Amino acid sequence: MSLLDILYFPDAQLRRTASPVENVNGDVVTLIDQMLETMYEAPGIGLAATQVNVHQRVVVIDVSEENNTPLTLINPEILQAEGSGEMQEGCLSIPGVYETVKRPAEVKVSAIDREGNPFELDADGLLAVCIQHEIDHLNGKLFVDYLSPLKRNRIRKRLEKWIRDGADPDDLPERP
Ligand code: GNR
Ligand code: NI
Repeated sequence: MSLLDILYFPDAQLRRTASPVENVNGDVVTLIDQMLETMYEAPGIGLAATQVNVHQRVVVIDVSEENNTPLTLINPEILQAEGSGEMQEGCLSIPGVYETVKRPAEVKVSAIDREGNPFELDADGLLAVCIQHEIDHLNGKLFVDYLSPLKRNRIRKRLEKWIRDGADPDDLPERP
């Protein structure tokens, strides 16, 4: 097992569109295991392959309190989205930043699991938000894109300084 390095906003690699996984082979399973380990260590409730500079459509999530319910989504697609809700979001690629984002409240998703089997999932609450946040990553989108350009630029400048100063996740950027 080993940890993967997480890219930080405004890294241009975070803007890439990930490619569909053609075959859930051993390399993909190894990637999933390393992503889960990296997510739990961070700690976070989700991680998209894009964030670890792998541009394939792979997502891991665990929204359980006990961190014992890992969920893998390969080639996830939103089939239906309903309602609307606001939630304070954070992102491992935008450390120390928490802002409210409005999104559909419920989603029906199709995906492939780590055994290569297709499945569907109905999600609401935090899981629905997390799935949408992770699929956004696979499409090169970040939650700060839902904020005003002024806010996003302030966050970008703050993160650029934090990265220049060594990008220590234990020493998060100062709030404005
Ligand atoms: O750990 C995370 N928490 C979180 C909180 C609210 C909405 C979305 C998230 S996902 C985030 C981990 C991450 O950056 N995933 O891409
Ligand atoms: Ni994120």
